Amino acid sequence: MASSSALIALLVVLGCAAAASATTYTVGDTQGWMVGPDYSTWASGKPFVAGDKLVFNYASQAHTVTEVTKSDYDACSSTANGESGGTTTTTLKAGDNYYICTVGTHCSAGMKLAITAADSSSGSPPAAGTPPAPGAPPTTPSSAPARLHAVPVLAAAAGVLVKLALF
Ligand SMILES: [Cu+2]
Repeated sequence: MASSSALIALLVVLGCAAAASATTYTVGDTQGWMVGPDYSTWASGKPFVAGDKLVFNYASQAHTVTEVTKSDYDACSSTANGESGGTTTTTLKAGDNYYICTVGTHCSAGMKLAITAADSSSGSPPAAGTPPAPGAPPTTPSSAPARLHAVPVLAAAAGVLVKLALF
């Protein structure tokens, strides 16, 4: 009983977390990933959460989507190979996420995106140790055995009363 209700509670929590997660953002909206838009303006005010997805749309082979460190982001310098297939989808991790285009001088011309994503687990209800619902009977270890012993005693007393009434 206790283990199955705990499992149900866990499934409810997981279901709520799944329903609340994974917003997909198209970087630069209709302009996509190119030289021109100000991506810090695009990102500002958006409630990014870890697990959200970014879709970069761009001219295939003309740009890259390269995830980099903060220092590489600041310097517009990376030896990492990014994706250049035309559409790149990435998943945000909690904390800072940095992306640049490594083609030519595109990064220093503005093809750089920094996003800070909130931890998706913050704000979720606790899975264990939840206080009992209002109106639920107290289940302290001392009272539970006492009530279990009281049942046969009451039944025996009722039986005695029934016998007394019959005579
Ligand atoms: Cu580029």
